[in-house]
Formats: sequence, C-alpha cells, structure tokens
Amino acid sequence: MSERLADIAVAMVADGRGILAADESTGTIKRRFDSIHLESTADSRRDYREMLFRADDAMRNYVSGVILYDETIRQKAKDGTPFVDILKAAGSIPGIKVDKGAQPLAGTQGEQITEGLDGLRERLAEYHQLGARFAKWRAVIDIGQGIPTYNALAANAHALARYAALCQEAQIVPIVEPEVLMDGPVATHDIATCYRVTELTLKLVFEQLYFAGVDLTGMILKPNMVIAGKDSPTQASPEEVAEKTVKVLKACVPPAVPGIAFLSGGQSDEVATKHLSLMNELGGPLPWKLTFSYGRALQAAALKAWGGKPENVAAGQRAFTHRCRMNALAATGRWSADAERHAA
Ligand code: 5MM
Repeated sequence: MSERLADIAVAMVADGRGILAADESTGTIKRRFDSIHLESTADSRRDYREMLFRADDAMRNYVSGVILYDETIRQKAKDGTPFVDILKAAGSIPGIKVDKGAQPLAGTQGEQITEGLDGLRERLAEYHQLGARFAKWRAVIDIGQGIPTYNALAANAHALARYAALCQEAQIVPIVEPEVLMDGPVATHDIATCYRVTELTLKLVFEQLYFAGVDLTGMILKPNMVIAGKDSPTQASPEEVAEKTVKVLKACVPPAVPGIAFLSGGQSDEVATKHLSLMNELGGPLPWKLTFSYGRALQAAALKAWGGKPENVAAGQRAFTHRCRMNALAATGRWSADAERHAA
C-alpha cells in the first residue's frame, strides 16, 4: 500500500468501508466485559479482539482500518501471530489511539481536556515501526449549564491540532475526533443546542488545524452526529439528524478533507446505521466520504453473542460481520430495514 498520507486517508474511507474502533482503554474494556460478567485480563482481552480481527469476511470486505490500543498493537493472537499481521493480511490498516484520555481542565466547572502530547513524537515513531499508519485522538465536549466554555473548546482544538501535526510529521494519518457528547452527565439538550455546539467546535478545530499547518488531504475527521442528548424530552427524527448533521459539516469541513468517519456516541446499533445511510442517501452530492468509525455500535451485538465463551466465537463473528455489512451498506446510502431483517 502507498505510504503517502493522502493515499492512506483515501483508503480509510474507500467506498463501502469504514473503521472499527477497538481502542478501548483498560478501564473501558473492563466496563464492557462487566456487562457479560467476564473478568478483564490480558488473555480475555486478547481472545475478544482476536475474535473480531479474525472475522475474515468483515475485515476483508467492510473494515478499512482498526483503531488499536497500546496493549493491542503489541499483542499476539493465541497462535503467536501479531494482531497487526492479521489485520494487514486481511487488507485492513492498523491504527492506534495515542491520546492518554480526558482529564479535568483546571479553572472550569468539570470540563475536560485530553492529555498525551508530551513525548508524543517519540511514541508516534515507535507506533509507525509497529505498523500503525493512522492514529486517533479524542476530545470530549460536554453540553450543560453554561458549558462548553470557549476556554475548554479552544484548549481541546489546540491539542487536536498539535497532535495532528505531529502525526503527519511521523507519516501517520491523524483521525481528529472532537466528540460533542450525547450521553454526558446531564444529557437533556435538544438537537438545536447540539448543532450550535458542534458548529462552534468544528470551526475552532479547523482554525487550529490551519494554524498548525495540517494538510487536510491527509487527515480524517471523526465527529459526533448532530443529535439531541439521550435524556432530552424532544428527540429529533432520523431524517432531521441526517439533515442537520450534513448541514453543519457542509458549513464547517473543507472539501480538501477526504473523509468523515462518525463515532456512534451511545446510539443503538441500528439507529447509528440508519443515520449514516440517510446522510448518504439524502445529503446530495457531498465533497467528502461519509462513513463509520464506530466502537459500541459495531461491537455491542458481537460482545453479547460471544459472552466470553470459546464455543461462541463463531456466533460473535456472525454478529460482528452482520453489523459491519449493514454499516457498509449505510456508507453508500443503501441500508434498509428490510436488508437488516433479511440478513439477520
Ligand atoms: C472504543 O472506544 C474508544 C476509546 O474510549 P476510551 O479511551 O474511553 O477507552 C472511543 O474513543 C471511541 O473510539 C469513539 O468514542 C467512538 O466509539 P463509539 O462507541 O462512540 O462509536
């Protein structure tokens, strides 16, 4: 595969393909395993990720790249094959989460700043050697009484831009992920509020990317959809979510960016698929690809079907492959409830 940043970015959003976010940090994967009453150990994490990465049909046909966690990019399958080799053999690009998580931002009422810039140049050089060709950094923007503040938005946009510039210097495509939460501590906001906050967030992020000299043709944006908070009494229709999301992206994302790969953010599997498909179906001609970079919405059914039991590996892989196929259809605007039921 080409090593040019722009070529890697284009491959990450190739027609009918999207990204698997499997970069849960140790605390997050523990919470996921708690839901199936499985202890989180290096071996159980390996077995789970091996199940996903060896779902050959999914990896070959629908998944362009996988975001890994530091442990996972160094990990081997049970038979000793490095995970990175399994992904590459299936034609999927290995990626790596390089942020060190969100921490309280001093001087704010509970807002967060994502950390991990110190030593990042050296870590990126090592990750490149380990096979990573793209990276991810997630900024967390919460909506609530009086928040987000400009201070928190600007600090996070600046950190995202510094991260992206360091990635490109290391010949790694940055996924720039500013997530406006739909499931924060007080998630009662309506869709109009999410629109306003997402618009301001994206404007500030692209301003900082410009100041940092980031080449937009060699990056991928991973945004939230424009959607009401999960506890909002006024939930918008799927058509309105699709319409408003495309509208804000057209207002904020330069056409030089090759692709936008959404996070699912707490939406149910099928709803996240439907929203993506509607955007591709109804959005009109778009200057960038719109696809998925889902974590929960690709993995939830597979995790449940697997349940931590070796005898359920095939069932877990079937559930995972099904979700990948449905989202691949959505990435070209061809998903339907019929396809969902028929294939299931
Ligand atoms: C897979 O979850 C990612 C890692 O989260 P932690 O650092 O908290 O462990 C997360 O960044 C994820 O890549 C994105 O939020 C997209 O995942 P969802 O589940 O929202 O699609």
